[in-house]
Amino acid sequence: MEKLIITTAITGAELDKQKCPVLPVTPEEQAIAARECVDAGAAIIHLHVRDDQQKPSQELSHFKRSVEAIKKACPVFPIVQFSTGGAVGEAIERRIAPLSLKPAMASFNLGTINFGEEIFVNTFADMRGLAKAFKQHGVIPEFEIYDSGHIDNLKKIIKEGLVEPPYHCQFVLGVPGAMSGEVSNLVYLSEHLPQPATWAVAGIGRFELPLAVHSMVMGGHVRVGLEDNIYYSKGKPAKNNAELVARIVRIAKEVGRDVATPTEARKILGI
Ligand code: KMH
Ligand code: ZN
Repeated sequence: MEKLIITTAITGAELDKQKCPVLPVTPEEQAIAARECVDAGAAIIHLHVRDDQQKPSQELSHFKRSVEAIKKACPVFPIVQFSTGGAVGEAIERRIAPLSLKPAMASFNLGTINFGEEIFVNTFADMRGLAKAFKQHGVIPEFEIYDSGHIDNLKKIIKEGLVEPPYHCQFVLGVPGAMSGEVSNLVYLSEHLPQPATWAVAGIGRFELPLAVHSMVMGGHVRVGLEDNIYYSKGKPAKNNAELVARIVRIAKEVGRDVATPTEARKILGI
């Protein structure tokens, strides 16, 4: 089996310090979190950034300052994967704009879903605009799949010639309003991807750990982090992002799955 790529989603767009006091939101806090996660075994940092009021932002200057801080803090530079999902309701033009900074990788959301009480909009026109910008700036997409129909959406844009193989896919399971985090859903999705593909799973909330464990023995990759889940176990908040990463590394060792360094992850992903 290829080595396990661990992504950590350190910040997200939905939480704040009130809900999660240890959430890294400033560039300095994000740099410390990134360093701790890389030291613990993460190869990819999924990055959302905040403005000076700690509100979600898609401003280029805010991405730049966080990336600079992470670069300074990490002797081994991880793959920094920008979010083009942003916060629910953000205009698609603002979500696309950070691709012009040419990150190695960025998220590519494959469809509209109910997102809790809100609607996370990703129309085909949005996806076509995104695909064009990914190509223009030479950024590798990670396709975010929240529901089974999103695989059909991916196949549609492949047919339209908008995206190229290999397809790096992230199953985000357990968002209230989309596909839940049952293991049978993971099995179904992993068997229906267009090929060639690599895949990972990000389980939301209580689904994070069981899905991560199943993924690592099925040959998939894993995402953990406070964006997806703020608990270490039921009722016990995680100390930080690195604590969630370190547990995945320990389990991977126990089941005989070696963990990829950032350099090894770049090779696997063709970066
Ligand atoms: N904040 C969510 C609405 C992504 O990063 O691409 C979308 C999200 C996905 O977090
Ligand atoms: Zn995200």
